[in-house]
Amino acid sequence: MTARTHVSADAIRSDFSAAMSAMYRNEVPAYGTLMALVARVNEETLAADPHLQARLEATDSLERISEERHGAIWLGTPEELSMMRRVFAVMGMYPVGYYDLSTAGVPVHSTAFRPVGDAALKRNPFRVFTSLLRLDLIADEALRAEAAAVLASRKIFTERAIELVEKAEKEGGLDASDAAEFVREVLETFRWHDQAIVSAEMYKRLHDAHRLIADVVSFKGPHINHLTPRTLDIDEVQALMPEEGIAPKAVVEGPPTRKCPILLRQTSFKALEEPVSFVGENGAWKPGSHTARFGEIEQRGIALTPKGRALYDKLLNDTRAIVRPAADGSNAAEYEAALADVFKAFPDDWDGIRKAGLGYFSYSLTEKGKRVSGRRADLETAIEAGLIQFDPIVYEDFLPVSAAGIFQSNLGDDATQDFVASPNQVMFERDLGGPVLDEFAHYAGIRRASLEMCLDIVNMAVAAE
Ligand code: OOG
Ligand code: NI
Repeated sequence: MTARTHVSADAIRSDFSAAMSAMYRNEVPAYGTLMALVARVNEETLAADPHLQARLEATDSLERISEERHGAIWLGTPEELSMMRRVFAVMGMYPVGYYDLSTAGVPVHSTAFRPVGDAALKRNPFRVFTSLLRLDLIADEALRAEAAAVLASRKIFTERAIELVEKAEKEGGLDASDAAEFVREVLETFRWHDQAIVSAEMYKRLHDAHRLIADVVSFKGPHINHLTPRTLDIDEVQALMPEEGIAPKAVVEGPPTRKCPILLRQTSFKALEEPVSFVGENGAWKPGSHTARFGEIEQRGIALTPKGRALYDKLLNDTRAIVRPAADGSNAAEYEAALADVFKAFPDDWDGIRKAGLGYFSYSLTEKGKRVSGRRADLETAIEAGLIQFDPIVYEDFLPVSAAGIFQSNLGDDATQDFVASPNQVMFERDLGGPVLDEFAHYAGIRRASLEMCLDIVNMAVAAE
């Protein structure tokens, strides 16, 4: 039971994401520039499209349109991951999906902590893509042991943050003053530290094993490595970034530009090389640099069914068999042309996507449907008769190939290493301290619940697939 004086988890998440945004803009000025560009393009897109404006007013919180949708962190140990689960739970964020990135040459596996219900997503959709380093994928045994020892010695949460998590768990929530303190304390975990906890020599060895391993092991905590606002026109922002003095990655990840957007498109500016210092001799610091942090943008479309997702994966693979996007952007136009061409095989109208069983839709009674009673029909007949309407369900999760593309372009071309694909969801969930929610089951559940609201008309036996 949540006591009267408790503030909602959604409110804590909103405050947290605003605090994180302010901290990151302050730490990474280029990110502030990207945010301003996104806000401008969103305004222009809305001004040019009154229909879009009206739709967003009806379905979304328009005034928050340009705010952050997600961020990402890399963790080092099972203990850090399980504590992070408890921290995010206080903000109404739960682990959804298992992502194995070893397939893409990145030695981590991940989940996305996010709000789950429609109301919570609307109130504030902030998600954190959270990856756990897989030391088991480091070949060099001595290095693995050293890295493990460094990680075991660090504490990424403040004492007070842990106390407040325990209090929230015990009392079912936090009051306003505890919630404000919780946000301040938890923010510390994501802060940048320009003083490493290892020597330059150890950093280099970790870096040689994988740049990401160096990032995770060498610092006091899991600095937020990017934040991502939503854009209404990703191609436009990508095109305008250079004018603002920021260097975009070579291509937009995910599906091509379409009339009916599917899944998730994302792009970023390249990670910045930043000055840091390493532990030196006799208490001195040794100057150096580290590259990890960037800014990203995203545009979301409909969630796909397993069948739709399989088609998406196949078409993406087919495209990449024709041309693989080079990190320097030299074949970007060629890649985009191939992508658009190959994706012609994916229907680009909502009813086509629906009828082919490729996407998840939510159903509702039309005004006419609300007026009739006692009429039973199958779903398709009811739609044709104008009694029931359908809307795409937005994809709220991530794409491993896109994530790997973002990782790789940011870590530099030379970071592409081969690891044998070795998904280990069982190990991940054990380290997390609980199961991750299955994203497909979740979208199917939203669809089913929407149909249940239409029971007056729809014959459920026919509607259930
Ligand atoms: C990338 C994680 C995935 C995305 O947008 O796909 C992600 C990372 O941790 O850098 O944030
Ligand atoms: Ni991202």
